[in-house]
Amino acid sequence: MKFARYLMCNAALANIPKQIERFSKYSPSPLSMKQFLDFGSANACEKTSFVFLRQELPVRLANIMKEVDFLPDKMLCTPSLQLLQSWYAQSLMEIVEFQEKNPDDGKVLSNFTEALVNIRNRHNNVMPTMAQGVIEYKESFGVDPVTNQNVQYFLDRFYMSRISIRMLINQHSKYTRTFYNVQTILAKHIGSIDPNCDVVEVVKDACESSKMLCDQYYLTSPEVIIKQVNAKAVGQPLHIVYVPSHLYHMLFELFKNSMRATVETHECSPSLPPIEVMVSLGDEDLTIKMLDRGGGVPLRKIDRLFSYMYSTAPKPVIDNSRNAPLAGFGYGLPISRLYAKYFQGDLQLYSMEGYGTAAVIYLKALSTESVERLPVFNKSAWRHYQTSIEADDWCIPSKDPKKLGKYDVSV
Ligand code: P4A
Repeated sequence: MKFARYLMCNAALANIPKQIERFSKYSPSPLSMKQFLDFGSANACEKTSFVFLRQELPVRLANIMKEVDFLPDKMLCTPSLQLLQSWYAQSLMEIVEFQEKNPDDGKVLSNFTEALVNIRNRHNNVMPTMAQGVIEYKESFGVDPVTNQNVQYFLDRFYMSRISIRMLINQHSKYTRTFYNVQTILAKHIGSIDPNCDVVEVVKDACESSKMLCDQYYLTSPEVIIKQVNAKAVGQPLHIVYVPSHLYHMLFELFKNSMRATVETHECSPSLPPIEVMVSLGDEDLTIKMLDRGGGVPLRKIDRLFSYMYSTAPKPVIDNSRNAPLAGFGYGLPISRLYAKYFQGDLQLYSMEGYGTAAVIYLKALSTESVERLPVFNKSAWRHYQTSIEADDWCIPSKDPKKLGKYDVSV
């Protein structure tokens, strides 16, 4: 009996590379907000969703697993990356199990949903585990601009894939009747999507939470002024089809940064300059601008705020220094930008050193334009991982002043 299980286990293990090859040959199929809503509407069924996901989830998993394989060996060998790969392989195989199953069998459907919830839990700690891998690499080999760029390229794609996979699982797992499900029905949400997301309400929520943290640690917090313009329907609230939790995540991060910068640069002044938030809705974009007078960041350092490699701290900063909780959790900005990009938006920082920072979130105003932005493993992604260190095609500014006007005979 034990031996039989050992054989089966080995057979499954041997099968993993084959399944990765099989499913990575397909490109992921991006869904639009409208398709997400249709999947979740009353007349859509669990069966359709099941048939789609048992193909699409392995495709997305296999595509990103191929990219993990192209990481430098020095990083792949770390225990963190080994553990991470085992999670992905296990999850892939668990979904592959359902390829031949009958979609008309209710038991199959409920087993599938259960498997997805299980997979979602297995992958809960992907971010700290990956961060640990980056730390181990950094400690052994240091950071150079080329490695930083490669890690940035990979992790943007890796985390975008993860966001999309979790989105698919969340949308499907609403077919199980849980307390959460009852709540979302009451709130007229479709899974994690709010077809009528009141953007200003989410701004206010994120502002309140950040203000609480700020008050707790600095015993003060700046005032926040929120303004809105609806160019489509003057005076009407700003509604879009969106995932409120994603929007909240981005805004909370930006508020924390702005509040921290504001309080720390105005420590000695009697009052704090307010943070101004402007929300506008046009034909194409819903734009949110957050402007603070927190002293700003020089242009040279802006990229670092979005860098996974530079912002991975050796240890999670849970110390008792009073600004720790507002310090951001390392990956706050890069992940926020991925959330914005996931449905074809963006997040940009415009900073004026000596004055303050404007952070701008761009979202698509129309649900037909909000389509998933997904990485695909193809030739050009492959080429990214092959590029060796080439000489830069821009001059390096010389530190020594050139001797102009006189000929140097010695040269
Ligand atoms: N000035 N401006 C910002 C920061 C400073 C800033 C800052 C010192 C830097 C790092 C950080 C938090 C704040 C801002 C708004 C932003 C981003 C940066 O959205 O005022 O934690 C990582």
